[in-house]
Formats: sequence, structure tokens, C-alpha cells
Amino acid sequence: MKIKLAVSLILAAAASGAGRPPALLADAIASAAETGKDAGAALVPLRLKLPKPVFVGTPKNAPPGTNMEKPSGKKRPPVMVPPGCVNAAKDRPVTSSAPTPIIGEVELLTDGDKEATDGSYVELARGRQYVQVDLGKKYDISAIVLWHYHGDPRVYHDVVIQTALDADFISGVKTVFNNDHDNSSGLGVGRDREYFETYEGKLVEPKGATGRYVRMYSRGSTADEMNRYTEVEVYGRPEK
Ligand SMILES: [Ca+2]
Ligand SMILES: [Ca+2]
Repeated sequence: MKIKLAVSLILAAAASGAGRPPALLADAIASAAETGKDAGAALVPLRLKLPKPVFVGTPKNAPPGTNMEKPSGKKRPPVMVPPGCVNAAKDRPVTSSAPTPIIGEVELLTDGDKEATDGSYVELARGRQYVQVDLGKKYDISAIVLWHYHGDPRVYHDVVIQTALDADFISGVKTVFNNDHDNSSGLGVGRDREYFETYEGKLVEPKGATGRYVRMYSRGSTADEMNRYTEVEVYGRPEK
């Protein structure tokens, strides 16, 4: 009923024509969005705070041996999520497959700093590695945004993102992204595409994923064999 009322408000505001100040229409739309929130129905745009870009554009040609998606050349359109999503990863504990990082600490992954500067990334050794965040409780996850080191347009290999209910990834494991098209990391053949790392990070929408732990694999990049991670954000709502 509330939604109906808000919609008729919008229609009324629009129909009353040029005489109306545009602010009134905006108010009606905002009110509709608020009403939708109450109803748990309307999705809202996910607002991300992006780091500074350090290069403009991406190379036209895909690096050899990659399975690239074509860069759009445009900013990423806003992603719509249910109202009430929070970044459940912020300041949460991080573990990794490498006992000791080569540079930095794994905690850098959830400290809120996404810049492409020295001191903002953790570097793990060559080969298949992962970092893993404990969200502290179960979330319905709507979006995951992952930044590797993005100081140049490199392509990270075998990017696989999984969610699970337990820290050992035995229970309720769901692979929500996998671009390892030749299964060189042995986690299964991925259907997702490789991509140039940029300041926007990689946004994944894990439809229907529920979990407490998020694990992110990689296996070096086109720049070198090392694995560099800068930040991850996991947007979701605590499961009731
Ligand atoms: Ca960080
Ligand atoms: Ca591969």
C-alpha cells in the first residue's frame, strides 16, 4: 500500500508539469525509495568509495595466454543491492595460504586503504595463494569487491572467489567467481573472464551466496609471479 501511495505521489508530481520545482519530484522518488526499504522490496545502488586511479585507460590488446574480457572503457554502472547492506569485511581478521607475507601484512586487506601505493598491499609468494576473511557471522552476500595491486594495468591469473560457512572451506562452499579457464590452479574450470586490474577493483555479485568466510585465490599476474592484494569489501546483510 505504501509503495502504491509513493508511486502516485511521483505520478502526481510528474503530471503537474513544468510549474513544479524538480526538487518535489526528487522528494517523491526519495520517499518511494524509503518506502521500498520498509517493504524490503526495492534495491538501492551500492555506493563505493574508490581509490585514486593511477593510470588512464587499459591496453587495447589482451596479454598473451589470457582469457580477457574487453574493457568497456567506461565507468562501471552502479550495482543494485538490497537495502541495509554493510561492508562486513571492514577490519575483520584475515588469514592466508602463505605462512609469512613477503611484503606487508594480511590485515592490509581489510583496513580500508585501497590506494595503489607502496605500503598499501600485501605480497604473497609465487604459485597459487589465497587470502581469506572471517566476517564473524553468517551474511547473505550481495557483492564482493576485490582490489589486487592496481598501479599498472596487469592481469591476475586464476582469480577464484569462494564463500563458506567454516574456515577450512568444507561446509557450504560456493564458488562465486572463477576465471581459471584452463584449471591450472586445480579448483575447477572457470567460466569467468580475466580482467585488467584498475582502481575500480573487481565487483562480483554472488547471487544467493551465504557464508561467514570469503576466500580469494590468485596465481601471479602478467607483471610477475607474485600475488599482491590491496583490499576486499564484502557487502551483505547478517543472516537472521
Ligand atoms: Ca587495504
Ligand atoms: Ca589458469
